[in-house]
This record gives sequence, C-alpha cells and structure tokens, in this order.
Amino acid sequence: MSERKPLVTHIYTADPSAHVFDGKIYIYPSHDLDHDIPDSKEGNVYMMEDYHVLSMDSLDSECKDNGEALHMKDVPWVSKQMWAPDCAYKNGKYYLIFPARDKEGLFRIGMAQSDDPAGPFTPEADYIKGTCSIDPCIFVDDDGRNYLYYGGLWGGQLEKWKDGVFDPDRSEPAADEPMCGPFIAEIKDNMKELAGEPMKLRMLDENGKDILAGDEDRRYFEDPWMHKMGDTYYFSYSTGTTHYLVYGTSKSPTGPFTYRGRILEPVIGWTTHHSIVEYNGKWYLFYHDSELSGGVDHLRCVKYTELHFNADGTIQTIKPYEE
Ligand code: FUB
Repeated sequence: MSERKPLVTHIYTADPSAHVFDGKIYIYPSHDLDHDIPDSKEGNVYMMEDYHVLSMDSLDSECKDNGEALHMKDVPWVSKQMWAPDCAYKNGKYYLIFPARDKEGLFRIGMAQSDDPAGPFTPEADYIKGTCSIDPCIFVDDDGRNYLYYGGLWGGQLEKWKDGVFDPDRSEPAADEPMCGPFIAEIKDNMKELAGEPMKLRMLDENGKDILAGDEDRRYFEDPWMHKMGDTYYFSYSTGTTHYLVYGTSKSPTGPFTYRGRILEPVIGWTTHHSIVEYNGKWYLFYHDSELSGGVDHLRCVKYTELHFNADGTIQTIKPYEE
C-alpha cells in the first residue's frame, strides 16, 4: 500500500488502532456508515454498527478486509454507536476492546475475544464494570502489566463523570482549571475486569504546571494512544476542537506526562484519530481523514505514514498533505 492513501476504498473506515501480530499488520478501525442523520455536539452522526479488521502481510502488500468481526446485534449490553476500538494479545488470545452506548445511553467499554487476530470475536454479555466513555487503548508493558486508557469529551461523555457517577449536567472544567484528562486503569489478564480504581491522566507543561482546560491547542479531547520507546512512555491524543494530534512523555505508564509537541497537523474532516506502531525497526502513524468522501466528517478513510524521531526522542511534526 502507498503511504498517505486510503488503505481500503470499498467501505469507510476511521479510528485505526494498528498492531503487529505474528509479523503481519492488523488494523482495528471503526466502520463508518453513510446516512442522513443530522450532526450534533454529541456525535449523533457517528452511528456505527460493526467492526471489520483490516490486515496487510507487509506495508507493500494490499490491505485485506477480513469481513465482519463483530456486530452490535450480537452484543447484549449495546444499544448503538460502536466507536473507536483497540485490540490486545495476551496468553494466546486476541481481545477486541470497544466502546458503545449501553441500554441507558451511557458510553461503556466492552470486550470480545478470539483465537484469530482477524476475528470473528465473541463478546462478553456485559461491559467491563467500572468503565465509561469512549476510545479505549490497551497497552501491555514489558513487565506484562496491562493498562487501559480511555475517554473522550462531548459525545464521549468524559466530562460528565466524577467519582464513578454520571452527571448529565456536568460540563468541562473552566478555562483556568486543569484539563479533563482521560482515565487510566490497570486491567487484569482476562481483559474483562479492571485491576484497580481508574485514575485521571495528568499532562504538564514545560514548567511542571497542569495543562489547562482553556489551552485548546494542547488539552486532551479524545483518542488516547500509548507507545514506548526505550524507557520512555509516549502518550498521544487528539485536541479535538483545534484538530491536532499531540503528545507528552513520562518515565511511567501512568504519568504524569510532560507535553512535548505536535505529531500531526489538522486533516480533512472534523475528527483526527491515530495509533503508532513499530514495524521492522521503523515507526508508523496510522490515522484517518475524510478525503475519500470529499470531506464528509463522518465518512472517513484510514491511512498510514512513517513517523520520524529526532535524536533527543522528540517526534517530527507531520503535515498530512505535504511531502
Ligand atoms: O469514530 C467516532 C469518534 O470520532 C471516535 O470515538 C473519536 O475518537 C472520533 O474519531
């Protein structure tokens, strides 16, 4: 496949979580659907129903759609909106971790498992207790501990949760308060139970002060991703309203992180979402834009491009439509 081109064009895909399993590249995207539901701040236009797993034998080969891996009709706790998923490998099993609205309309995070990274996946009857909101990312550290990062503002309801309670009237922090960070929780090897209380991720500026909610170029909005290079943990995310992919680093998977810069300038379409993966000694950014649909926000396509690091470990910013 060519860099910065849609990986598939027969369906709309978004929110790519890329992993290398058994030497092949597997991509776990959302599956965008074409419909005429009006858009809203709650993300009503993103009305997805199922997942397809994409795979490539190598970056030079065609991208294969492995067919439907999971449909919401087979997940007892889901009412609608299967959004950005991720996948983890542990002890011989593949675990698809995905958000969706439960029967009460609250976003929760669920799990489905398979012996095959391409699925199909068999879902658990209920969501993972103690979870909420959207955009799960699973990171398995070198010591075998598993960390779940999750949460997204607005439609993803993150700002409405406090101390495990959902308050529909709760809004984002004031501009001069610390940003509303995503949750981090350890998760057991069975990937269906949290191993501890979720905590909030903190992102600090160059002076060690919390990034503030009003700092829309740098504050967290959605789309958490974790990768590790050497002994440094890189936490990256979307700023939402300003449409950047940015990152911070830490010597601990739970932070606090220090803001380091931008990874990707805005793409075509309102949302921006990504993953970062190492393949054959190089690093790649998987991301999406709305180029394939001519700019329709909820009809996106997944792409990849190489990511370059400077000698000091910082990431070179990518301009998506310039070489
Ligand atoms: O695909 C639905 C939502 O759009 C995702 O959960 C967000 O990250 C944004 O990409």
